[in-house]
Amino acid sequence: MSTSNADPHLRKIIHIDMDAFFAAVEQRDNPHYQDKPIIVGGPPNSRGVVATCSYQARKFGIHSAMPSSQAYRLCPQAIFVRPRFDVYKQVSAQIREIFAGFTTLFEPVSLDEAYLDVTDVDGYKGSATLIAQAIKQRIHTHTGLIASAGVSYNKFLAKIASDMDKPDGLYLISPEEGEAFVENLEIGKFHGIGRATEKKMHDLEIYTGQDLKALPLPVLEQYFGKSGKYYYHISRGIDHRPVVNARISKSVSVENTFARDIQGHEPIMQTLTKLLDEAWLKLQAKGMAARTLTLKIKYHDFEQITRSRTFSSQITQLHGLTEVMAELLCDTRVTDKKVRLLGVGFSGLQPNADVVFQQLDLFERIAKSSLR
Ligand code: TTP
Ligand code: MG
Repeated sequence: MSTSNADPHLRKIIHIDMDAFFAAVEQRDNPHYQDKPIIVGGPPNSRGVVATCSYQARKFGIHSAMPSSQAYRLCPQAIFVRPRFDVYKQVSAQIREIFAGFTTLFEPVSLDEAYLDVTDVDGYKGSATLIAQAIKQRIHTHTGLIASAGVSYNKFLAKIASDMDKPDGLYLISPEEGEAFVENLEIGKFHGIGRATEKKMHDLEIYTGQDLKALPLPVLEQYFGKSGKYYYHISRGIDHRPVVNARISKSVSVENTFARDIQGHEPIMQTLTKLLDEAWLKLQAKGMAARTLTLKIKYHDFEQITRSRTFSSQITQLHGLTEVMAELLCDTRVTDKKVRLLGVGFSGLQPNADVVFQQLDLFERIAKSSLR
């Protein structure tokens, strides 16, 4: 995208996504793996699942989250490799450093993926495509790995664009093309529309962006609740979500102000457990992990206190945090003072490699239940 004659409100967004990330790292580090079908994940004789596989393995129909046993049946000559998360984390840190060399406005969404807002980046003849090319080049020089890039004027389209031309892709969806592009897109390809929603949309005879666009906002809201508005906008190629710098957004929190003040250990713990769940989900959705857990209390007289616990390493599981919360609560006055607001927060955030661990765990559970 060039800035000349462009609408001053138009942004330039790049989405970067590494190709076959874990598998590409394994191929880079082991010469015997090059050009071969490589599967990273659990071994085939277990109930493990495929985390990812090389493009050579994809030809056999293998994909992420497939049971390893099924992958083995599809391609017995494939090489199964156990994941090395520490190495993936290191590479992830390297590519983030590279992004930071272009702009402070970048938002990692997982180990191998990030959005960059390059609207204000100087040079490169004002072209986001040239910036994307330079990022790909620098990633290759520094890590020996290949990334695909999508360039557009918002996050939704940039994400779709990065998938269009994989592997080693660089794809632009210009402001002139955006709306028509979404019209022709199959609903299943919309990022943020999972299997269940896709099915629901098919039941409503919505198959493409055009079908989605034909529905008035109140109808979408009736069928899809809060997401209705999001669908209404993206079907028109509109997405105002900002790129949020993770280094700026250093915490995640949720809080609840009560219609009526509450008091006593038990009702307060009940609420805190719920808030803890919500905050945890938010943290996971960001692909971040925290080191500090904070409890916030506002008493009926508006006195506000916080109590925190900082751990020596990243908090990797929700399990056990309720107990920590109960301990933090001991050092408050909830038994003799009414409470009007409770909050739970996570801070000391860092990108989380363990999200992937948990994903794997989740996939193992899915794979297990589908084997039953
Ligand atoms: P993706 O970017 O979705 O996949 P990919 O990089 O392997 O392949 P490509 O982008 O070229 O299509 O995910 C990044 C990494 O996250 C992937 O290498 C392994 C891990 N992952 C899982 O562990 N389980 C999953 O289900 C998915 C989708 C990814
Ligand atoms: Mg990827």
